[in-house]
Amino acid sequence: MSLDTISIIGLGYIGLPTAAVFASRKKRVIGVDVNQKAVDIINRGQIHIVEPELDIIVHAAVSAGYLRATTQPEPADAFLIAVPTPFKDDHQPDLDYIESACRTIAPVLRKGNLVILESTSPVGATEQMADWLAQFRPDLTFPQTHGEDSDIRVAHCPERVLPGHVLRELVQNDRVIGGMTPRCSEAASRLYKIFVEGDCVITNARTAEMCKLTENSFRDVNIAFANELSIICDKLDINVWELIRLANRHPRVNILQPGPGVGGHCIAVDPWFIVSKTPDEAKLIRAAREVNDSKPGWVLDKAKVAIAEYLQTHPGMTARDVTVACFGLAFKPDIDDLRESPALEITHHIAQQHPGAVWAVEPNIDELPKDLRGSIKLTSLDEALDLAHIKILLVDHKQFKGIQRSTPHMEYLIDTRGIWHG
Ligand code: SAJ
Repeated sequence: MSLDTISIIGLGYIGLPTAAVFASRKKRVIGVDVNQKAVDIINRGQIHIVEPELDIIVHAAVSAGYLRATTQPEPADAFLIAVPTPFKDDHQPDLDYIESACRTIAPVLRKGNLVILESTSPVGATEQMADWLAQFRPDLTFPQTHGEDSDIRVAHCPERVLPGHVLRELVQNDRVIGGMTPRCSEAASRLYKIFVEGDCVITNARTAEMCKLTENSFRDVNIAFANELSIICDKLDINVWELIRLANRHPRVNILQPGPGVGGHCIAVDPWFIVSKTPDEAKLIRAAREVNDSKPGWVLDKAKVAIAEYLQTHPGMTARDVTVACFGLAFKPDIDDLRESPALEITHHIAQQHPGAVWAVEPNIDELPKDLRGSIKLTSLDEALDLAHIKILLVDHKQFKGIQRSTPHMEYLIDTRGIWHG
């Protein structure tokens, strides 16, 4: 099977870096996306997302003629589907983007092609994808009906890269390869070995799907443990950061860090894919999601109490006179990604509820998202430290580290990250 032309469907946070890395290994890459704007930007050798060093490698790949973006599918040897898999309001997975990617590639599929699902998906999604493809191309055979003799090979190979370190992790991380048959796995493994320096470990499609969900659920459950501890310690008047430092000195204990909640597009989503398939069994995984999802509300309650206490000790002032500053809006430290961010959610709610000024300090952005510009002022770290009455530390950005809790005007502080707690 030839693997000279590779088509990537979905040029987002995973698809575009993957396309660029294949192109950097001198493979002909056709990137397909429904977003004409993104396609135009990429064809100019630029990028529409934020990821360190991605601009350089995309520019090089496009200039050398190895990477080209388009809205229309073209024939290729392998197709990699990297589209979003969000959940619906009731936490049920939404596979519409996968179905529409299948519709897109079906007309150009040829005997001998390999189709890989990279999107994080509920167990069974790869089989569902193969069923859709078979439905759209009844003239071709697929592994679910023809096993090893099928015309098309199908596999699930979940991405597991950390935003902010995508290019390094794409190459260095081990890769789980879940073919629908051993020959499908073998073909997918050959494809990834073009750039993966880690091990390509072979399993079946369902185990590969569950493996990715398990990794993110493991992290979610462990963060929930830390978040629950922080709420317990607040009630018992114990410094949770000191407690965790002490407990982690035990050779078999490694507690993660509490925060204002869990953000991003993966850890707060993927565990629901397990819960939706096995609602009666996934008790701990569901409880962890609920603990983490409730943490922003707990921070908001703390903010209300802090404002009330401030007013009690400053007679003559009204809530309208009180300025609240939120430090950090991104979903995790040292990135500019505000999507699915508990810090943003908290700041937004405070701005809706508090009649006084609400300021935000976010060193990684130049302007606030449009919907926040009327109610929140983006300000400097110094102004917020000097002039805000209530301070809420939400993200442990490097610019915020090293500030002492003993600096003046720190009496009314809610530190959800434990970096100003001495
Ligand atoms: N967080 C805490 N406390 C911690 C660690 C994280 O509150 O101790 C919070 C962060 O602030 C953030 C959220 O969790 O809001 C998620 O951040 P993260 O850095 O843990 O993970 P993501 O979402 O950026 O990337 C994860 C990674 N998965 C794992 O580490 C198991 C990455 O490898 C996956 O590829 C990615 O999800 C994905 O695409 O699924």
